[in-house]
Amino acid sequence: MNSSDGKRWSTAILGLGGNVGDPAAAMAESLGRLDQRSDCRVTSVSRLYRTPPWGKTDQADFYNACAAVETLLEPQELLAACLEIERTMKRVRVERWGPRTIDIDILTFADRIIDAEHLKVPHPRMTERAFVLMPLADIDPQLSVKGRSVGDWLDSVDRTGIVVANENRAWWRG
Ligand code: PH2
Ligand code: MG
Ligand code: MG
Repeated sequence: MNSSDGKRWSTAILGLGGNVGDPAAAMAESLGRLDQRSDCRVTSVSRLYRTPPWGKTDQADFYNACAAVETLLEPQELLAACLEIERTMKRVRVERWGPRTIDIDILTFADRIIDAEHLKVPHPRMTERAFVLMPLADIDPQLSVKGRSVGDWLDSVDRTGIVVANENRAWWRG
């Protein structure tokens, strides 16, 4: 369906994570804020996972999830919307891969390939990370990313320590 000004709905998939404060609440609020926008609708959300920290390991476990969002926004506009939500959630980001209250990444945007300074789609490291691939497989294990399905990528990564924290996929709804 098209809106009256000719824009088209595209499906983007977001990765959400956090390990400071109440990450599940921050992720739920972020998804609620996106869904409230007239130009975005959250159509599918994964289960909620608790995941060991990746990259910098001497920090608290993360909570991670993925969400499919239909949007009229362009990728850069969706990124701006996500960053604005991160800011309003008072994200703390001291160091790369370090602790944060909420991180919202665009993993895929329709079948687009984007290589801009602040936005690389598909997300360059998503196919190496079980904390992304496990929730993504809840949404669409057949989704093709960089020439392989999400399910295939998932078979090639280490899932050690990842547990389902909430199996009710409505966990984000208030
Ligand atoms: N995000 C990072 C770095 N490390 N580890 C886990 N388990 N989950 C994350 O979301 C995560 C991470 C940088 O964005
Ligand atoms: Mg990230
Ligand atoms: Mg990010």
